[in-house]
Amino acid sequence: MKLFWAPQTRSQRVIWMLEEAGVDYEMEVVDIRAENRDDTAEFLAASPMGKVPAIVDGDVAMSESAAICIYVADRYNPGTLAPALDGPKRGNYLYWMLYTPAVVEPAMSERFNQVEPNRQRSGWGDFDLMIETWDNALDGRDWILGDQFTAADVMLGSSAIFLNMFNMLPETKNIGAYGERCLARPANQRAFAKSEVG
Ligand SMILES: N[C@@H](CCC(=O)N[C@@H](CS)C(=O)NCC(=O)O)C(=O)O
Repeated sequence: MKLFWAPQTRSQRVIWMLEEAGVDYEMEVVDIRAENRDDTAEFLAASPMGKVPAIVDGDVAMSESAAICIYVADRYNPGTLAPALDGPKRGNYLYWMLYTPAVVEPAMSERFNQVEPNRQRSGWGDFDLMIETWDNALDGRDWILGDQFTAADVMLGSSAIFLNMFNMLPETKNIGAYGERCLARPANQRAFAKSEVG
């Protein structure tokens, strides 16, 4: 597998995911901060918007970090990093897989850009509702589905780490400690080491 990535971006969560999954992969940096971008055709086939992360895995070429995590878990770790397709936890798993791109990130962006929130009209509610819902879901649980760490924790864990890094995480019952647990995972430590080296 080839991972197109850039330092200090959402690529970090896919590096972490690949480390959790134990997949062999090579990393190719995309210079997303260059004034004149020189993106390769292979990268653009995987990511038509020119955004990282993106992967090429045999005939599969795709982007969107949550979609990549779903793909990797189903393809390489079914039953462990992803609940079985016909299992009772699958629906809840998908809900939390998509919580980061559909709820956390729009709510963060709204707050960061000081846009007036509208809880009813916005699909993501607002920042406070986003935090409260997630925090309550972690009551009595180490991971979002309970005892089993899944790809949904890679997505949510990376959001917890990111919120903390940008001093945007308020006092919570659970999310702060959850972020620490995610950071302490050996696969996450390896991912940070890899992204430092490139
Ligand atoms: N929803 C996408 C967002 C991807 C994204 O925004 N990537 C940023 C870096 S974090 C990027 O590539 N920016 C460069 C650009 O837009 O040209 C995902 O989760 O993968």
